[in-house]
Amino acid sequence: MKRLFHAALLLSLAPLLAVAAEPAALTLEGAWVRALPPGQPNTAAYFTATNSGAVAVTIVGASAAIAASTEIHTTREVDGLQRMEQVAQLQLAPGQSLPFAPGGTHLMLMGLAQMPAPGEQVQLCLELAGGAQVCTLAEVKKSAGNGQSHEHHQH
Ligand SMILES: [Cu+2]
Repeated sequence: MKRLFHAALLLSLAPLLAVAAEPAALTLEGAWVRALPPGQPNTAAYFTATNSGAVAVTIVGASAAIAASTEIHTTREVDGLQRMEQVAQLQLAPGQSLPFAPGGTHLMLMGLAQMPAPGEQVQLCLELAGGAQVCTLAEVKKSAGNGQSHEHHQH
């Protein structure tokens, strides 16, 4: 009786193991990090994450080479104020694209040794459920515009 129970348990776990063995099919595009005035301890990173695979992908964490810690944040309006909240994990269905954008979901880079300067590149990595990591190089910019060589002065 007990042996039968174990066999049934193993069978039910098999599909889960097969899913975990699929290579991660998450792609990160258009990554950029906002350059804030030097001395600011934190900044944010943005990109579009797309699950191009056939199974759901769960993002469970993030890291950036320049930050002591990196959190996934979402922005929510509470009593007319924009508040950032940490998100433990995000799931993307097959084919789903999720924008990390100003005013919405973003990566929060905290405890910077030094604020990166416009034109520099910063490595960002997302950790996925199952242990895989997906990394991209993000361009440091002052704003979302493509002001790579021309900086727009903000008045
Ligand atoms: Cu944030």
